[in-house]
Amino acid sequence: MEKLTYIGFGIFILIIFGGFFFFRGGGSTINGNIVSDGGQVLQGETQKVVLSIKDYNYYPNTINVKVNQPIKLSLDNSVTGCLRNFNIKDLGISKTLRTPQETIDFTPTKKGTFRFACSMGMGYGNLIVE
Ligand SMILES: [Cu+2]
Repeated sequence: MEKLTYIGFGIFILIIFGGFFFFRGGGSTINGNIVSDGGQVLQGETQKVVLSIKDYNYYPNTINVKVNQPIKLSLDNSVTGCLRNFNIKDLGISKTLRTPQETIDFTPTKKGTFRFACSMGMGYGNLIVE
C-alpha cells in the first residue's frame, strides 16, 4: 500500500512539472519574445526592450534594435523618479511610464544612433538602429 502511495505521488509530481513546462513553452510561443541577458530581444516580430537601473543610469544604456521592426519598450520596477520619463528626442518620443506594464511602442524606420534620456538628462544612452 505504501509503495502504491509513493508511485501515485511520483506520477502526481510528473504531471505538475510536465504541466509547468508545457505552460511555459506555450507562453513564450504566444509572446514570440524572450528577454535576453542584456534586456534586449531580437526574436519574433516585436523587439521587447526592458530597461532597469544600474549605477544611476539606464541599464542597458546601449540598445541594439533592427530597423522596421516594432519595439515595445518598458521600464522595470528599479527605475524611479524622473528616469521614468523616457525621451528619444530625434524620434519625437516622450512618455512617462508610471508602471512596469506601460510601454512605449514605436517602429524605427531609419538606421542610426539615437540618444535617449530622462526628462532631466541624468539618465541617458543610445538606441542603435541597424
Ligand atoms: Cu532625470
